[in-house]
Amino acid sequence: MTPDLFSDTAEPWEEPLEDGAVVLRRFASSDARELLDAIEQVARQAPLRQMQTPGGHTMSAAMVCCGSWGWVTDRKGYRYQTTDPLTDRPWPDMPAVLRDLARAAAEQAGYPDFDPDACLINRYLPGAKMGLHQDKDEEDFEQPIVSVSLGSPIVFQFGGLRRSDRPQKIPLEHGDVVVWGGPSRLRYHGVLTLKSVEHPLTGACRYNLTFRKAR
Ligand code: MD6
Ligand code: FE
Repeated sequence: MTPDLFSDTAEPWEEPLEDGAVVLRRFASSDARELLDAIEQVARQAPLRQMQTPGGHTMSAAMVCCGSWGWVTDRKGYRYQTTDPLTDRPWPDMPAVLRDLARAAAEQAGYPDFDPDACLINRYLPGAKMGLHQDKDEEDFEQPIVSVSLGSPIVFQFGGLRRSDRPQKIPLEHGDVVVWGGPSRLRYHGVLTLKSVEHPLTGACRYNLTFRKAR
């Protein structure tokens, strides 16, 4: 077959990052439409919203969760809870297509026992970003995190175990999945400001899904 530069039919490939962390390039490409449909289904049950940080800032990415646990932030702090603070109702169920993708990616990366109970959906519009942070509100740091990028490209920052460690810059594209655990589990990371670049499936918008085992 002739390679087609304009369609996303390339076979996935792996790029090791640091110990315990890998980028699975295009791992989610073939499921992207179903994943985006599932995101839409979740967002119909519980809206994407911009949360407040404990310091009183409004996050630039809009978020919603699905699964038995959801990550939230407000003036009281960062935490996981079983209910949506907007409604006090349980978070929407995690659609099977999301869970299956996360488990397959974790297995491919060497974490065969991953069973996520939380999926955080982030929506970035042009101008949105996420500063360097650690994911450390989960109970068991032996469990990895699986992070799926859909839509517009962005630059991911992947740092060290101290905030002051200079991060690498890793361009992430539609369908890329970062899996991260073991000695890398508590590395600082973030994304640079989203530029206005259209993707055929999302327009000028990027979705990031991070799957975690919260409890
Ligand atoms: C993002 N990602 O890619 C933000 N966290 O939009 C994260 O915060 C993240 O990609 C833990 C592990 C992988 C990630
Ligand atoms: Fe994170």
